[in-house]
Amino acid sequence: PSSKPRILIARRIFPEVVQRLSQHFEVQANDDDVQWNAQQLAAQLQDKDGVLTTGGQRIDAPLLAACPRLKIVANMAVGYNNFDVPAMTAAGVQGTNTPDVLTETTADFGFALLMATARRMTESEHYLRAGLWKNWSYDMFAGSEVHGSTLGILGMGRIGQGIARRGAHGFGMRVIYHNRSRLAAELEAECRASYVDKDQLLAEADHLVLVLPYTPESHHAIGAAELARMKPTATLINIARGGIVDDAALAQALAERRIAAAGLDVFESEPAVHPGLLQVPNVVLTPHIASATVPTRLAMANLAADNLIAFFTQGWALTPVNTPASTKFE
Ligand code: 8YV
Repeated sequence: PSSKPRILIARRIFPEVVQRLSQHFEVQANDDDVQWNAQQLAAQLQDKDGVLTTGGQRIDAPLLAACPRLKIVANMAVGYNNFDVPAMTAAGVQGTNTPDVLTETTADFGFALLMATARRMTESEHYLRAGLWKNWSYDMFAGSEVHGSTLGILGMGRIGQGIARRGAHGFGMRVIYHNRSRLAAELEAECRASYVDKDQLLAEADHLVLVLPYTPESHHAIGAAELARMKPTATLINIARGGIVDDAALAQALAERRIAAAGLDVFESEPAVHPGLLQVPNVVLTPHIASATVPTRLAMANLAADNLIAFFTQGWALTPVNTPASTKFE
């Protein structure tokens, strides 16, 4: 029997990354896109030292208790709301994520979704494909202005800053943001962004982009009360996590035109989408693809793999999200 650490790759990923990991570890790879449920994952993880997984897979105390050998969970995602971090730390399990490598790609997508939403690109394409385009009319798919408008950003981490730069430098937008903490003055200047409280952000944004982590505090950060504070002409963009927005309240606000439109890449119960969102025309919907370019997804997979390799060969992870007092190395 091999003395190499045993690794589970819980989702289908790039064959070249599976190959790389196989040079260091005894690898078992799920070749399927269907996510295992908790029981299936626990069964597969019984005899494993580490796992490479994705943002949807819950890592919690019952799972950790069932998998005593497990020492590291490498998430192929920057968001790690799927981790119960205190439970992992208490169990001596290292968690890692994939920051930085997806920042600019995700900011690009946030901007694409903002523009598609403001300019009604998918709604108008459906109209064209349905053969309904017969005439020009002055108000046909008239949308809202992007350049020169006020861009609001809720959550001003790396991706939020990327969106601010694109808006300020590329589109001459006035950028306002709200965040748990204010940015350093140099960063604010570089992003040409002004700090405001949440109420002012809601009231003044023409386009409000959500880029904050999903935590118990950010659950339904945008619900009926917040939507009511927004301009009736405003658009709302969510590239962060479902659960930050109350999808039922948003569907109702869109149906009643209390805000103009929304662009959503993430959903409360994805891959299921709230039926009210599927019924309204003034929403652009994409299936959680903001980080999905081939180079970025490859960089994410390689960074998750590098975390596993560094952890087992050098004893420390590259991009840890917790600091267990002791790991389970003998
Ligand atoms: C992932 C993401 O594609 O990085 C994140 O936080 O949401 C996406 O980039 C998804 O979570 C799968 O891991």
